[in-house]
Amino acid sequence: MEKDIIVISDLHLSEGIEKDTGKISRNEDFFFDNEFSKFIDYLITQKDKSWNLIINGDFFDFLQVIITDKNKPTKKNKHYELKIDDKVFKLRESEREFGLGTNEEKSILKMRVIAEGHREFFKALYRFLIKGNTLSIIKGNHDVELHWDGVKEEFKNQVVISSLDTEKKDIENIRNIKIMLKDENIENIEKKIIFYPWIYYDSGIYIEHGNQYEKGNSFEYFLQPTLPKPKENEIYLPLGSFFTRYLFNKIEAITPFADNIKPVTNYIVWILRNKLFYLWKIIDKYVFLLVNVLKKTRNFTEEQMKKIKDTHEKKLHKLSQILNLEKSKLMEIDNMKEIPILKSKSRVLIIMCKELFFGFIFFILTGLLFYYFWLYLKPLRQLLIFLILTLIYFLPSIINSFIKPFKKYYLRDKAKSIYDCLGEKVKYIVFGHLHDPDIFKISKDCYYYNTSTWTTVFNEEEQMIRERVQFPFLHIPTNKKPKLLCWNNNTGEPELLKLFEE
Ligand SMILES: [Mn+2]
Repeated sequence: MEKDIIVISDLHLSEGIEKDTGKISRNEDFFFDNEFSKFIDYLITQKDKSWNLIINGDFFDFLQVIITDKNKPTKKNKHYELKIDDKVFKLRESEREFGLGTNEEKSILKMRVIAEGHREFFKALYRFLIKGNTLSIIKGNHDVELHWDGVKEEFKNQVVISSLDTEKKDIENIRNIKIMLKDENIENIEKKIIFYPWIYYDSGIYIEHGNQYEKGNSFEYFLQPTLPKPKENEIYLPLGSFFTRYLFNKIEAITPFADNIKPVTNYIVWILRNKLFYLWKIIDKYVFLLVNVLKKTRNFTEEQMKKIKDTHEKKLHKLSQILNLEKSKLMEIDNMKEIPILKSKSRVLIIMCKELFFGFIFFILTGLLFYYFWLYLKPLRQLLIFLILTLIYFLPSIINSFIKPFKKYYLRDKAKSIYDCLGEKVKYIVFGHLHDPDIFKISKDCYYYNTSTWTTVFNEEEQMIRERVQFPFLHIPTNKKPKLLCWNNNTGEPELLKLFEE
């Protein structure tokens, strides 16, 4: 039976619920295990239907897994030790504060923590897969750790482990369980889970996450996203990831949905426009971020990057065969990516200081205004103070009119370029990453969709979380036009996603 496709994206599963206390991690953005579970059960119970669920990037948010209090690492001289599964992980002080590094071993550990914090979600996946449906997972910028084979393995194992109803899932048991299940379920399930390192392309349907088209979150070599030697065991993170690690994770209380600002490099401008009075609280953290990013940025030479480039190209070649897409076309799409900001120190400095500059200009201007009026216009002081306060109150909207708005629809333009490259055989182009749902007609018979996010949506204009959390998904039936729908958890039925005309 041919499968209907369901595309969802940007779930950002992180540490989730702590088993002992039932509390949710501070950095968690996904609170909807139950809703997802109900959605999956709806899919399973549809008669004569078989599904391919495609999770289009940022399924997991490895960057927001900190693992500190949960597993209580012990201090040993200059580092910390974290003992899990007979393995001892050595953590640097900074890893304890900002999150574990990105090597394979630590990424596996993070995968396990995510699964433990979202058991209901994983259980639902198991129910889905055991019915013969397929799960396709496309890599994004918050789960680029899916590059590691060990992480993919761990994900598969965690899905199987979740099927067990036993509460005692201590590590010793898990090993035995895996051995025990080996012949029965693991292999069946494993075949039903497919990982895509970049693009899904089949029968005129083109799907990718979209981070490659934003310079703050793009990877120069997405198919081999690692640092060059001698750090080839670690991920070469983009600038946006450092924003999450050093800034957003620290200030989620002030701007809980800071992760939604795209491009991330507009953060200070965004604060100026929307959260003016928090500016002073954020500037020192921003400077801290800038210093750390500069420390981490090295201008690698072409010689140093050669091996990574070669591996990337080899994988590109292989991918073109798997997707049945000409290599030249795949290379053309690869070349549409934005060059990552982190490629050069001077670029980081210019882009990030430009942001700081806006902040400082604001401070200096208000200071000067006060000073000037206070000194020279004595009789009118009270009136002037009133006027100045009024001015400050309206400043965000004044600044707003001067700073050009973010280019919200850049993914539409890229979708158009991809259509031009692939030609008329591509019918639907689907992205995520933006956290904003979108439908756009590219040509007579090609449409662009953005599947948005399942996390709470932060509405910039209204300055509040939209009252109702939306669970958007794209349904692509076989041989019928796709529909951008929304899971309604109250009625237990999908409904049309409400999108306004521009
Ligand atoms: Mn993303």
